[in-house]
Amino acid sequence: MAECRVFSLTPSEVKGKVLLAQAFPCDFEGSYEQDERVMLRTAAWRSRWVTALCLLAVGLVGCSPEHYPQTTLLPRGDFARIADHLLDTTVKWALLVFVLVEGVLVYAIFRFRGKPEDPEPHQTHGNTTVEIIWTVIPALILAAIAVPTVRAIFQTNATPGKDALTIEVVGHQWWWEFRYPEYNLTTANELHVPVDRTVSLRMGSADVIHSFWVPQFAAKRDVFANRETRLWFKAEVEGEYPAQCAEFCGIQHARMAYRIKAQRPEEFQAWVAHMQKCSCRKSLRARQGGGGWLPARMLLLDTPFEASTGN
Ligand SMILES: [Cu+2]
Repeated sequence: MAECRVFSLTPSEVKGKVLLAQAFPCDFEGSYEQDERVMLRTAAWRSRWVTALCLLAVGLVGCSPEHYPQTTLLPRGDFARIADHLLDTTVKWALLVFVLVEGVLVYAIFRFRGKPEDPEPHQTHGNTTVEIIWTVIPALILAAIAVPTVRAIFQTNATPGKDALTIEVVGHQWWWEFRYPEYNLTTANELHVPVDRTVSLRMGSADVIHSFWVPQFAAKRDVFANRETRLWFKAEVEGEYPAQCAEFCGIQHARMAYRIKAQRPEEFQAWVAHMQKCSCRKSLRARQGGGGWLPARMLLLDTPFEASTGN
């Protein structure tokens, strides 16, 4: 008879029993243990939580930046470090706000939880002190984030020094051209840079909009056919880093990948010497003068660095 009564409960009744049993465990000590549906439901929720936590742990382990060379969370250059530091600062403030707000919320939920016999709570409206506090504190937090943000904007948009290695970057459907005016050579889809020397990129496009993105060295920056954009970075750790066009630029966009090779200065100079000796030493700039096959709009990169506009 008791079993019939137990299993005739509706879902809302079961939910109510669970809530009451959690709120008043002593009162429900006997019936809670005997209610198989409640126990099964509790076990199911527990198993879901365990599964979710396991999946979260696996996901977090899988997100290790060491295994993802295109991560932005493992900066290998000064430009990327500035952006990463700004991200860290913002996330720390966001975490602090989240923990404080949610902490107060959870505390209030349990500390002031209503009971069936409680009277109607006292009704209030407005509190000047509290409103001033929750206006001033967010303003201070925003100011604390704004200062490093503005500083990072100026730092990353600063003009590199004269000792920087200038490289002209031209996006094509669907490959990248890298010109080294200083060495009179050109490469395709492979950007060699010396470590500990700032490279100054002057960028344009031969056709549609592309986006130059070297995650571990710098942020991404779009390249256009009708204006020049600039970017600089200094590689600090030698190695080979994959990079990718970050702007959908046509059906072969996904294959518009390239590599950055950061080399020790002597290795870089050896590579330059090798490239200058080999048959491909004739740069595209030279071909542009001879054959004239490059689109006229690429000529924008032939303007003097100081005279160009845009950023
Ligand atoms: Cu592209």
